[in-house]
Amino acid sequence: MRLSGPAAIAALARLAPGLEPRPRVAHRVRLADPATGAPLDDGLALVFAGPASFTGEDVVELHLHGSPAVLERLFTVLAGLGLKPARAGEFTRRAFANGKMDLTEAEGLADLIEADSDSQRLQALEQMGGAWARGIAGWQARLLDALAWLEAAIDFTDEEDVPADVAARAYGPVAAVAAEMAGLLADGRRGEIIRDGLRVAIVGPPNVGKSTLLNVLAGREAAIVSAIPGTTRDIVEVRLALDGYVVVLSDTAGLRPSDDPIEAEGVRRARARAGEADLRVFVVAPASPDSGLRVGLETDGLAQPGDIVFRNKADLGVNAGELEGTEGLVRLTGSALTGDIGGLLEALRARLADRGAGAGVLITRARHREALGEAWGALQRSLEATPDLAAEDLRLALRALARIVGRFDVEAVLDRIFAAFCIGK
Ligand SMILES: Nc1nc2c(ncn2[C@@H]2O[C@H](COP(=O)(O)OP(=O)(O)O)[C@@H](O)[C@H]2O)c(=O)[nH]1
Ligand SMILES: [Mg+2]
Repeated sequence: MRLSGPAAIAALARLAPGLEPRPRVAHRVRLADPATGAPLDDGLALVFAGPASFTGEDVVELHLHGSPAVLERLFTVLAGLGLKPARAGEFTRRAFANGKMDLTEAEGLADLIEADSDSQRLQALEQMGGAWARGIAGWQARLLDALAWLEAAIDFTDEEDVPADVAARAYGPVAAVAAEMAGLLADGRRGEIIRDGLRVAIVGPPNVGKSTLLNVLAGREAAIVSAIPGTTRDIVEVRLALDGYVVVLSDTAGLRPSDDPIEAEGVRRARARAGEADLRVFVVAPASPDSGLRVGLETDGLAQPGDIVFRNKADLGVNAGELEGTEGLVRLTGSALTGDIGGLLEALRARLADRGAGAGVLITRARHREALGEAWGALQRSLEATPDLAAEDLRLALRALARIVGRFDVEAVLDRIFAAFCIGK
C-alpha cells in the first residue's frame, strides 16, 4: 500500500508509534490501530521523503500481507486518520503535476504495465525513460532559438545590436527540425505496430476459407466456419504473439454485393478494416470467380504493395488461376483445411522483422502522430513565409509539441531567451 502527500509520514507514525524511519530504508513494522491498539498487520515500511519520491511528495510504502481483510482494515483506519483512497492513476498524475515525468513518460509507464510482448516491454521502457521527452525538448530548444531570431528580425531590425541576417539564421534550423520530424512520421508505423500490434485483415470473396484460415492462425475455433456463403458478417478479431510481437488478425465478411442490409454492412466494415490494416491477406479459392477478385483488388484500391494473396484450397488439386493486376503482391498457396498454410506465418514474421526493427524514438500513439504531423505542417509553411508569419507558424509548431509532452510555456522560455539578446530595453 502506498501513501502519498504531506500527511503520509505522520500517518505512519500513528500506525507504528516509536518507529523512526530513515528515508529509503526498509523497516520491520507491526502496524496497529491507533484508536484501539489492536494489531493490523506485520510487515515492512519504507519512507521516501519528497521530492525524491515517485510522486514528488512524501511517500510511505507499506509491504503487507495483501489479503482483502488486511486492506479493508487498513483503509478504514487510514480513513479515520483523514486519508482518502487514491483514484486510478492518481499517483502518476501527481508525479506529472510535480514535474517528475511528462506525459510521454507517463504513457510509457502505462504501456509497461500493460505490456504483454517483449518488444512492447522494451519500447515502453524506452519511452518511460524519457526518450520522447528528450527528443521533443531538443526540437523545442532549436525552434525557440529560431523563433527568437525571427522575433528579433520583426521587432528590432533598426537596432544596431541585432544582426541583419537574423531571419536567415532562423530558417536553416527550422528546415532541419522539419526534416527530422518527417523522418519520424515516415516510420511505417513501427512504434504503433509494437504497441498496438501488426494489424492484419483477412479479406476476399465469400466461402474461400477466410474464417478457416483465421482459426488455423489462432489455433482455436474463433470464427464460425460453414459452407454457406455469407456466414461471417461482423469482424472477428484475434490477438496472437509472434516472435515477441503482437499480431491482431481480423476475419471479415466476404466481399460481394448483397441486398441483405446486415451482410451489406458486414461488407462495408470489411472494406473499412482492410483499409486501416497494416497488411491485407487476400484469400482466393478455385471456386471463386476471378473477375470478382480483380474488382476487389483493383477498382476498390484495397491492395497495397507487399500485401499477401493466399490461394486457398490447394488440397482440391484445382489451380486457383492466375490473378491479373496484382503486381507487388506476395503469392502463397496452401490449404487452411489441412492446416498447411504455405509459408503464411513466415511471411508475417518477415513483415514484423521489417516493421518492428529499429531503435530510438518511435511514435507509439495516434496522439503523438497527430501532434507531430501538425508541428511538421506548421514548420513547412513557415519555411515559405515572411518572418512575421513564420513566427506564428513556429508558435503553432511549439504548441503542438507541447501537447505531446503535456507542458511547456512558450512565452516564459521566450522571455528567457530574449533576456540574452541584450537589446537594451
Ligand atoms: N477443401 C477445402 N475446403 C476448405 C478449405 N478452407 C476452407 N474450406 C471450406 O470452405 C467452406 C468455407 O469456409 P469458411 O472458412 O467459412 O470461408 P469464408 O466464408 O471465406 O470465411 C467451409 O466448408 C470450409 O470447410 C481448404 O483449404 N480446402
Ligand atoms: Mg467467414
